[in-house]
Order: sequence, then structure tokens, then C-alpha cells
Amino acid sequence: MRPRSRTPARDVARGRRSRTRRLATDERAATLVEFAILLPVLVALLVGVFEFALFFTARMAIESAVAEAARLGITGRTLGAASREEAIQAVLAARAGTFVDPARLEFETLVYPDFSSIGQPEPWDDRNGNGVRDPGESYRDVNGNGQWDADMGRPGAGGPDEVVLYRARYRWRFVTPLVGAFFPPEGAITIAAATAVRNEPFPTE
Ligand SMILES: [Ca+2]
Ligand SMILES: [Ca+2]
Repeated sequence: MRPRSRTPARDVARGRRSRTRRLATDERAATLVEFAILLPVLVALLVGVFEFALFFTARMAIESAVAEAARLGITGRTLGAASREEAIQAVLAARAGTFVDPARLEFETLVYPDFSSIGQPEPWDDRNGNGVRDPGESYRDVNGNGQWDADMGRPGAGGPDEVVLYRARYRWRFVTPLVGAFFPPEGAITIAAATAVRNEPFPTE
């Protein structure tokens, strides 16, 4: 007796099922391979987002700290500190935030006669007309330190009605070498913040 042959319809169905299984297995393998390729990219992306979120947070904190220090400075108040300069420094450090190391935050306040003098040299008599202040050429000692300066700013918080520049600089170090590698040699970027204000006509002792 001849063995009963399978019906062609059943063969076709079985073939389809096996092809479907193979396809599913192939798809799973392909997904795994794609995931393995994409994982480092995803991790790098997440690290980048984290690093720049921290950086922008620190930058905003420093900008806001400088503005807050200036807001105190213009009033002439000391808030119980030994001097106005100390009070300004205390506000700056308190406002700079948890991600900023106050010890590494470079900060200075410079006093100018007016806003247009900010960053300008002390006026001098350029006798030889070379655009450079040469030894012997007379000058006006605006900041009163006994020498000619390329920036006439006088360190200090300034008196009533004086113009004061508040300036901060901070070297922001990225946490991971992944991002730091883009900012050689030390994996850091400079955050600079500045604001200029005119002091209120506050009373002085
Ligand atoms: Ca000259
Ligand atoms: Ca000077």
C-alpha cells in the first residue's frame, strides 16, 4: 500500500508557517544588531544632553549671581558684612549655585567715570602719533594708581553715582571625557558674565 501522501495544501501551509518563523527569527536578530549599533550612539547622546544641561545651568547661575551682586552693590548696603566688597562676594558665592566652586570663580568689580569709559585706556598725549602710549608721553591717571593703564577701571564697589562693572569668569570642566575631549587641552570651557550699573546716590559715612 502506498503511504498516504500529504496533501499539497498541507505542505504549503507548513511551508508558510516555517517561513514566517524564520522571518520572525531574522527580524529579532536584525533588531538586536541594530540595537547594538545604536546603543553607543544613544548613550553618547544622553551623556551630551546631561553635560550641556549642567553647563547651561551653571552659566545661568553665574549670570544671575553677577546680576544679584550688582543689585546689592548699587544700594551701597553691606547686609552686616565688614565691607560692601565682602557683602557683594557673599551674594555672588551664595547665588552661583551648587555646581560652581566659589573658590574658582574669578570675580572683579571696576569703577569708571561713565559707561562709555568701560574698558578704555587712560587718556594720554600721543606725541609721536603711533596710537600707543610710549614711556614719557603724559597721561591722566584716572584710577589714581600712579601709572598709565590700558583699562582705566579702578578696583572697588564705587561710590554714590559711580559706574561699576561687575565681571566674572569661570572655567567649566566637563564631567565626562566623552564631551571633554571636544574642549582640549583640559576639557573645559570659559563662562564669562558681566554687567555694568550706576550706583544709587546712597549716603556715605
Ligand atoms: Ca605714542
Ligand atoms: Ca592709572
